[in-house]
Amino acid sequence: MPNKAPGDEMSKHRYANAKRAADYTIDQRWESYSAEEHDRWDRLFKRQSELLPGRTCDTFLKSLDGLRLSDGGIPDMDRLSDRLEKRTDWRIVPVADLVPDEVFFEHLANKRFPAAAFIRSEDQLDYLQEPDVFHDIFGHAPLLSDPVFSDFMQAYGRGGLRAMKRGNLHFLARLYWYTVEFGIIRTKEGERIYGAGILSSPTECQFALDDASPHRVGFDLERIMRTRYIIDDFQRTYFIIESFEDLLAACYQDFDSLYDKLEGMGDVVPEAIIPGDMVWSRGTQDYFASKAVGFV
Ligand code: HBI
Ligand code: FE
Repeated sequence: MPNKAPGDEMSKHRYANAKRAADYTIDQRWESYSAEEHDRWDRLFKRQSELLPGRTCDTFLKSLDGLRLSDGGIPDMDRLSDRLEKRTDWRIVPVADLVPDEVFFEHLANKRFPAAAFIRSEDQLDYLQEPDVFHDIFGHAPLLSDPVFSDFMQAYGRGGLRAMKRGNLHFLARLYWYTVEFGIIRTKEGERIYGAGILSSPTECQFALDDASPHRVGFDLERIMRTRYIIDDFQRTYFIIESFEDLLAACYQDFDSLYDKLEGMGDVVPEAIIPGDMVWSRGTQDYFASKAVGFV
């Protein structure tokens, strides 16, 4: 395979046999990344950061700068964490892959964000479904240095542990999906992206704000928790928050009674507009017309 860079075979599975601690963390072995892998980070970083002005919020842009994620190659998570810790007490801890839900929440509740240590291969530059180091660090680390978002993420971790015990995780997971991963925020200058899943994708960065297909609907916790989502395509509906303070404030309520209520309400499909929605723009859904439905 002439186009395969040396080391590519390794990139996804380089940590497959890594020694894993009880909390699923591994040794990032920063010195073991190849020059080609560091260069791949630099190219992903450059391409993505050039798209961001006018598309993401100032908080994200400032934090991205402040954390110096473009220092040269894939960040060393220990050194990055030292910078982040000074701001909001969070650390980024290396993991090999997706970790079990309970482990994930336990980390968040203790202000540790688990980040995949491998970088996507050259033929997955535009899209891969699972999180890699670029998605996890470029997408998630910046907002962790914002005090309000930091509190939200910690509250989410605590809430996750409780929701699991009740068997209601699917409701709470939708909140994460439609905010932390695919959220849009309204600012004085207009709608801006803050969701990591959008911010780490070159195509969705444009689609989420500019395309006529998706609906854009005001954030409503109950509505979001009823809404199913699609994991392998652009979102049919984006939810817009007014501020991170609002997002955090929505978490200060009794989730147990909310879950009880939701149990009796039925799910909403990803492309629906329902009574009570604060519709900022009703999408044409044209982009999705030819697609098979495969939501979870
Ligand atoms: N593990 N490493 C990692 N990253 C995630 O984003 C993640 C995970 N495990 C579980 C999980 N996310 C989700 O199930 C929760 O958001 C609901
Ligand atoms: Fe993510």
